[in-house]
Amino acid sequence: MTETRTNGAGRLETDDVEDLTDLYREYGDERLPPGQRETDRFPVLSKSGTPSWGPDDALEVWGAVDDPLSLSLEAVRELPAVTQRQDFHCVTGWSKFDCAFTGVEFAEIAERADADHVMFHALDGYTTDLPLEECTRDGVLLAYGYDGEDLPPDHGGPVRVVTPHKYAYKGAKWVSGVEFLTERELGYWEKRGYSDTANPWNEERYS
Ligand SMILES: Nc1nc2c(c(=O)[nH]1)N[C@H]1C(S)=C(S)[C@@H](COP(=O)(O)O)O[C@H]1N2
Ligand SMILES: [Mo]
Repeated sequence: MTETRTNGAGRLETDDVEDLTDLYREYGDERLPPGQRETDRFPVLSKSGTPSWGPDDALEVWGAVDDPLSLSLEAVRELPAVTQRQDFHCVTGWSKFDCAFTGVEFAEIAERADADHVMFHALDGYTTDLPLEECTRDGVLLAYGYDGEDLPPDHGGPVRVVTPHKYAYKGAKWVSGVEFLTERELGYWEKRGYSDTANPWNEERYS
């Protein structure tokens, strides 16, 4: 883990780029999950437009934790950072390979949790849930950089979650809350018939 730097050209990146594009080997033989097609574009998928992060907004961490936290964007950017090359799989059928995300490993903020589940909350009212052990593994980031630049607002900037081992609806854009839970609850799409487990290599699309 290295410090993030903004170099003279304003690029946001860490010294090393970890390659997580072989993560699929845990789940299947093919990098492209079944029923997906690869796209070079990075489509935007939002339930209701792009909300904006206000000057007083912070990432709130609460629930089954020893100490609730309120992290400003600056505080998030001061945590140890990584840059990872990851693939991105949307449940509607497109996959984008080789996304370079910079951010904080979720495990950094889960250290003091005494929980089994996590509910992510976002500024647009979106929520999504995951078991804690599915968010403390490699690849789950609170990402604020994309391709060396600030994460674009449409893609969830200033900060979003990415979950390369799951369909992308498990990664909340504009994440503003991390709620630690002792029992499972369902998020926005999970309540509306999408799979709670969301493993792309098993085509877990619907519940
Ligand atoms: N807050 C929020 N996060 C969200 C969504 C959303 O509507 N709101 N859509 C999800 C879905 S279905 C997908 S495929 C990805 C899309 O991310 P992208 O717009 O950067 O491609 O964000 C996920 N996270
Ligand atoms: Mo999606």
